[in-house]
Amino acid sequence: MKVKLSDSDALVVVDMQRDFMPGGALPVPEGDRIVPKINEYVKRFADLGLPVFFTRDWHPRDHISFKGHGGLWPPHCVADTEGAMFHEDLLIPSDNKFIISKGTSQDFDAYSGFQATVLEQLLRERGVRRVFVCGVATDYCVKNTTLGAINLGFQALLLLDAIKGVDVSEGDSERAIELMLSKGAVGIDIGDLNP
Ligand code: VGL
Ligand code: ZN
Repeated sequence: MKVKLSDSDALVVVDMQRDFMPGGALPVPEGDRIVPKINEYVKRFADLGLPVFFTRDWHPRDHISFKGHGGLWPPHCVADTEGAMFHEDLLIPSDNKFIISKGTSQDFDAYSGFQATVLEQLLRERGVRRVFVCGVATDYCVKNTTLGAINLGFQALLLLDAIKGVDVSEGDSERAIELMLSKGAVGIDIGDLNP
């Protein structure tokens, strides 16, 4: 599938934060391995002047998703801590980039970059119709962000060579990919982008 980027396209990089990388509080196995590929996508979009959105989990210390506060996860991505910082090698363009914080309220979790954020508004203001999604975790925030985009009427392109999952249960990531594709996402990789 060949894809030519146009001015109604945007890149959404999901949750490439230290706590989701090996050694972090809630590691995605090999989550760091996709950084170079994500950087290639970021460069392609930035070179064309297209917007790049970086979502980040940005939780309060006592967030509802944390063990001991009603949730399942170890504390992770607490706002303003090192674990919440982006991977140090992640390429962040100097302009036309946007940081979208999610899961910022104590009593509300957000696996989708669209939940209680300005992401949809920013995309619409820019006339974006197609969103290209990469990052972690395939089976949580990538899945929910991609399905969120589709539900809001955007076309979603899933960057298959630039996602990684946690697989709490074996096969979760594969099933998440199947679900996204069955809902209308189009799976591509970097070779599908026309120069
Ligand atoms: C995520 C679990 C908890 C994710 C965030 O970014 O996929 N997963 N919080
Ligand atoms: Zn979280």
